Amino acid sequence: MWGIIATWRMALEGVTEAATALAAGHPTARAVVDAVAAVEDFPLYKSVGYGGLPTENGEVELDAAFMDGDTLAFGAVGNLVDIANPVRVAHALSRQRYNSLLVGQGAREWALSQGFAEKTMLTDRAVQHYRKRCRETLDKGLSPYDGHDTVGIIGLDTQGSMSVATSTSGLFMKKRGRLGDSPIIGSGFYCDSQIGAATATGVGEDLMKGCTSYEIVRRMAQGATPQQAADSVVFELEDNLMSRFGRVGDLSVVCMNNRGEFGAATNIKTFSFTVATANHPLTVYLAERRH
Ligand code: SD4
Repeated sequence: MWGIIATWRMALEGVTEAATALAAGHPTARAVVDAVAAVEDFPLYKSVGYGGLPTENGEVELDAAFMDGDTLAFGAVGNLVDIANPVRVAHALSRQRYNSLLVGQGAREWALSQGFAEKTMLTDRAVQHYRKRCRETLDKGLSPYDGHDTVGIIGLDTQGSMSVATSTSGLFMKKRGRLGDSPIIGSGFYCDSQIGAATATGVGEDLMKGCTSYEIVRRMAQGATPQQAADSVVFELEDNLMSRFGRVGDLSVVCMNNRGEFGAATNIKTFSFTVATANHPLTVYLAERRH
């Protein structure tokens, strides 16, 4: 069996290549990291990598992570500035015994010391969005915190190994130094080849309150199908936050178990995800709210 599942339609090109690699027996880590890097490289996706939207200070601070489901090793970067592929830095960090999660200047220095390429990640298009949003925020009192989608991709290879990777520019107009769930193990991603993996997208401040990805994997370990685990975690978290605060942010997840069965859940109207397995053709679905 092999399989791959990703948040959002934007992962389609990368997932298409990764699915071919996995079907040919290639290892999951390479397939997943390359698929996320393809999204990072595409300048028109304004919430991931090159072309990502900036902080309120006008800088692009990127977060990314990688986790190996065989060893539970993970690597992650937060607030990384002007390095071409944050997910590749995260993958490299996952091979370190210590210093698995690096942020800000320290992450940048480590990436440069390892030979990762510098690249200006702020595009003219992102600057235009930023200026427009600054004006709108002043004129119309709009919330600045919208325009955010994280790519999260889970892979299962024919050897039974699983991995997961994420990459995001986080919330548009976030504070300098703000981290969401995407580089945080257990919240934005979790992977255990003996069970399965999950990854999340949405408002990190809320996803982190539920340790969302770990909780989905834990429920799969207890016998839930991926769909049951995804639905129950998203909607229990939503109910919990609604009852305490009367509001909740966007919460969307995808997950897969080590048999290639998958699930997705969302509390927004429609959430696209991309999936392919040995038993299932490459498809982009629109998941709907089911609560
Ligand atoms: C964050 N979870 O930084 C990310 C953003 C995201 O869909 O996924 N948006 O909070």
